Amino acid sequence: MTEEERYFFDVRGYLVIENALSADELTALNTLFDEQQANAPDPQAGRARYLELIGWGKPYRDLIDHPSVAPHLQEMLGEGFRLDHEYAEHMREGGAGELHINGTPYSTMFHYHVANDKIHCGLVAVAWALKDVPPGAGGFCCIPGSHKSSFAPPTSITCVGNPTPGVQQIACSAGSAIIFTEALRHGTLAWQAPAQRRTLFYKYSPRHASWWGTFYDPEAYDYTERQQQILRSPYHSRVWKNPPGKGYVVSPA
Ligand SMILES: O=C(O)CCC(=O)C(=O)O
Repeated sequence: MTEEERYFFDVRGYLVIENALSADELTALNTLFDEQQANAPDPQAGRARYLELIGWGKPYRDLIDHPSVAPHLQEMLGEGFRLDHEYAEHMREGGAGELHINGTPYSTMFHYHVANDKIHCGLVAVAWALKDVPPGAGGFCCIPGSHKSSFAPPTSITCVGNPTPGVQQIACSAGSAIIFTEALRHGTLAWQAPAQRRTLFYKYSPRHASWWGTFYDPEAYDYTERQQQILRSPYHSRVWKNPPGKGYVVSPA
């Protein structure tokens, strides 16, 4: 993470990384998404959620430790950060939104704070845009800086049916990644563009924490060693859990 990125992430609670995906990666991800969407129960739904993307193919597994975002995650979540869960959404014109909060005023799971010159986060999301998100189209929105707020917002602010000026839509182009702390007050604005929205959410935790509560099998696919590390269930720094059934071992480090 550059100094500039660190500054803006600290001030705003999110970062947009443009061109995080190459053109080939974007095409491969969209092609596989096309297939999944065509086989979904209602491909024309205003808003639909897809689970278990990891099984969709290697391009989806390659996002686990993608070089465009992995250094940022390491800095925000610390050594040994883990993938907590992933899912995707499509939205079509008219697809409804909602604004929710995770961390205000403070939650152990979604916290954000800085100590000793270091950022400490609970759950952090990477939202990969597979299609353009034009200004005014809707989709991801947030109240920049709210990850540091001390008071719960009034309901007049949390209603995205009628968003207050403090709620900002974050536009970005296909191939971008938005990294945000879940301590930020954020949500989804109703989709208002003729072309659909497609976003993949990969959410990461510090190594000791789990939000989703179910765990990956690091042996399920031909993962790299690095990916297997990121897929581990929560663990303490000196102990890690071997694949299921093999018990616990003390790390050599
Ligand atoms: O981009 C969006 O639709 C918001 C997603 C969201 O609220 C979340 O990931 O917690």
